[in-house]
Formats: sequence, structure tokens, C-alpha cells
Amino acid sequence: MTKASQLPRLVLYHAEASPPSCAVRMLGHILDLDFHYKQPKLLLLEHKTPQFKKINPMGTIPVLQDGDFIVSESHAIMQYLCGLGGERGARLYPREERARAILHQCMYFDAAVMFNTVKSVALPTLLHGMKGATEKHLQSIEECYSVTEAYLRQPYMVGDHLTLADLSLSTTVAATNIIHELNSNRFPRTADWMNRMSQEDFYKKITKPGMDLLKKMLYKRWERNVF
Ligand SMILES: N[C@@H](CCC(=O)N[C@@H](CS)C(=O)NCC(=O)O)C(=O)O
Repeated sequence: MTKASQLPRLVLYHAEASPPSCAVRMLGHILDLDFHYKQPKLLLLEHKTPQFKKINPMGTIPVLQDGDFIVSESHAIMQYLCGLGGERGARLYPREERARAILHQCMYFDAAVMFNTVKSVALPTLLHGMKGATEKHLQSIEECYSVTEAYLRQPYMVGDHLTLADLSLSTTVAATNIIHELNSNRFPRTADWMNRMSQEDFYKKITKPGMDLLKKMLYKRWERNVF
């Protein structure tokens, strides 16, 4: 079996304050992958240049390059990496049909709905000076929190152990929380799960500083104090 640490050098295009990039990096930390990092400057729109679009026509990060193979979309990247990551990878991306179906349910919700809700506030704020979330954004966020609460199968998203679904959704919930705080009385299971996730070493090393930076960037534009 190929050991993850013996793999050829993997290049990850990412940004520190990007939630889906943090999810991939947390996985890399868990699987002991040795990423070579590249950080396109999003505020200078380096991810929209023809050169970058040759790597990812969508013009988004994260993007993974493994030799001559390139894949974008954090959820697809993470599934690919788990396939390279031996037994640990298989545990994080379970093969059992129903577990995998529930995991995909969470990942598609993250990719198609919840992260887009965050992005619909963060991107116009950072690029176009939007001054905060609208009432409609806040309603969408509350709906996303309700779905997360309903999906959560304690102790983790897919049951009794950590999977990719926890890595993706915890970074998105952390980012959402910057815009509109999670109410632990209304969403107690989500709050409890986030508390546990935030105590993990990979979360402290990657998602905590990443989301602190995102908060700083957004609050600066909204002229709010971070602490
Ligand atoms: N669903 C995608 C979302 C990727 C995404 O939108 N990334 C943001 C950074 S957090 C980005 O590249 N935004 C730039 C843009 O859309 O112009 C994923 O999970 O990879």
C-alpha cells in the first residue's frame, strides 16, 4: 500500500481565509500529506487571470495539482485525497453505501447551499465593499443552521466517527458564525459538535487562524471591532 507521506509532491492553491481551502488543509494534516502551497492573491483577482483559469476554469480555490492531474472543488479534492490516504482515508470517506450516501448529502448541501450563502455575503464585502448581511442573508443562514442541526447524527455528521462531512461543514459553519452567530439554544447539537471540532488539533492549527483572519477582513469592511 502506498503511504500518504511517500506520495509525490502535491500542489495546493489556496487562501488562508478560505473555508473550503481550510477543509482540504485539515484533511492534509490528518493524512500527513506534504502540500506545496501556492496562494493566488484573490483580492487582486489573480484567480480570474487566463493563466489561473487554465488550471481551474471556474476561477476558484482550492485547486489540487498532483503531477499532471488537476482537480478543483474542495469536496472532489478531499474525496480524491482520501483515495490516496490508505486506511485513514477510507475511514474519513467510508465505503459503506449508506454512510457514503449520508456523507454526500452533507457535502452537496455544503457545496450547493451553505457555503454559497457565506460566499454571497463575503465576496461582495471583500471585493465590492458591501456593508453587511441583509435580512434575506440572515434568513438563509438560519435555514442553513436548521438543516445542519437536523443532519447532525451525533457525535458526528455521519455517525460515530469523524468524516469529510465534518471537515467541510465545520469550516463553513465557522465562517457562517462570523456573519451571523449560531444560537446554541436553538441549535444545541450543532453548537456541541462545533465545540468538539474546535478542540481538535487540526482545527486549532488551520481553521481557527483561517477564520480569525476572515473575521478580521470582513469586520474591517463593516467597521466593526473584532474583539
Ligand atoms: N464549492 C467550492 C467553492 C470554492 C470557492 O468559491 N472558493 C472561493 C474562496 S473561499 C473563491 O475562490 N472565490 C472566488 C470567486 O468565486 O471569485 C469548493 O468547495 O471548492
